[in-house]
Amino acid sequence: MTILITGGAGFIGSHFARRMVRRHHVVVLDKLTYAGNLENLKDIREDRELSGRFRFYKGDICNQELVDHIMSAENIDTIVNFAAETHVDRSILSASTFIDTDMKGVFVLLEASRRYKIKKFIQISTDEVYGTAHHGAFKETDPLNPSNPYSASKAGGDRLAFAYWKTYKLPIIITRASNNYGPYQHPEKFIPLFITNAIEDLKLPLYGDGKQERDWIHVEDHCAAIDFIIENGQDGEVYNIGGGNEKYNIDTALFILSVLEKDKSMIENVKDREGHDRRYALDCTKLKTLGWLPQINFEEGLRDTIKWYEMNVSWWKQIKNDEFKKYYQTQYNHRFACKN
Ligand code: NAD
Ligand code: TDX
Repeated sequence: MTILITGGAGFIGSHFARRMVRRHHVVVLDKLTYAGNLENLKDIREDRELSGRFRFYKGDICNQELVDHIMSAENIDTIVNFAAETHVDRSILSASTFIDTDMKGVFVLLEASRRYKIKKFIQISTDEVYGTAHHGAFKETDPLNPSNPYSASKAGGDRLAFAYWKTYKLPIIITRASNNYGPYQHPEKFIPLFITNAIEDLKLPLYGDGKQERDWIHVEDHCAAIDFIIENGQDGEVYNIGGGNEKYNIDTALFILSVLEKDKSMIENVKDREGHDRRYALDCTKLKTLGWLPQINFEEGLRDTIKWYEMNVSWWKQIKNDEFKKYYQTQYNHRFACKN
């Protein structure tokens, strides 16, 4: 395979590139937004053998000319589209780039796939497109009911990809994973924010009552599932990818503090996220029946992740820079000011 990994300098995309470059030619296209980081790909770029099968392009998936150039110059036969604006809280502050990348960007990639007769296109969607799971767990056939600008724009990309299978018979598969955790996740997200704040002796801003539930999957398990789906999945199908680890946010926060031997008084209940989805839950029978199950135990995976953040302080300190501090003030000052 010669595989185009868009968003490959981000959290999940960089893990996926590391996995695939062992067996395939990998081309990464990434805009290097605040969330993209070439450090995440450093080990591949510095490895003599792996770097021979690896190419990096800095650019936007909305740029049709650039996408066309990469498709023909690199002879791409497979696309896995991770590129997205991904943080719900940022989408609530301003949705514009979410509409551009998560919807228009998908359109540009799909059109290029038609022109260049791609063999496989994986659209990385998310469990958030279903909205809150009031009871039970969502199946792939359940209706989409996104709650915030991020999940609504992802639902748009998800359904557009499906339409290109249905209308043009493009070989498209859509995946909807639950919340990922693991090394190299940007510290704006819940788990790395709480780990790094705890290390820095800063308060942990827990939204609302902290009784929201998330199903956590280790990023390596998620990448293994995508690899499996490329080989075994059916075109035109959607696959849920869950970790089977439904946890209250408060319990995850307490676990992080206990591993770091910090006091639970560091948690501060702050003003809730607008439109906050209370619970996510996925029914993954379809993927299980196909033959794939997650392997990584949540507590072990989270302990290892905490250790990774302790060992890689320079990686996240460089991200928690002045620009991040400005964002943090905008996002959190008012939350701390009107506690829950
Ligand atoms: P991330 O924010 O860490 O990485 C996104 C990457 O996309 C960054 O490297 C960024 O520079 C790049 N990018 C953004 N806009 C771009 C554009 N216009 N053109 C090219 N590159 C662009 O995100 P992540 O957590 O790694 O998520 C990757 C994908 O997985 C996303 O599509 C997300 O919706 C999906 N997903 C994430 C989770 C999760 O828990 N993190 C769960 C389910 C699905
Ligand atoms: O400071 C915080 N305090 C807090 O209580 C932050 C950043 C989050 N939270 C809560 C909100 C959620 O209930 O923690 C939970 C997880 O929050 P995020 O890390 O922002 O993730 P979430 O909103 O669940 O979305 C994630 O999973 C689905 C990813 O960011 C998406 O890209 C993915 O599609």
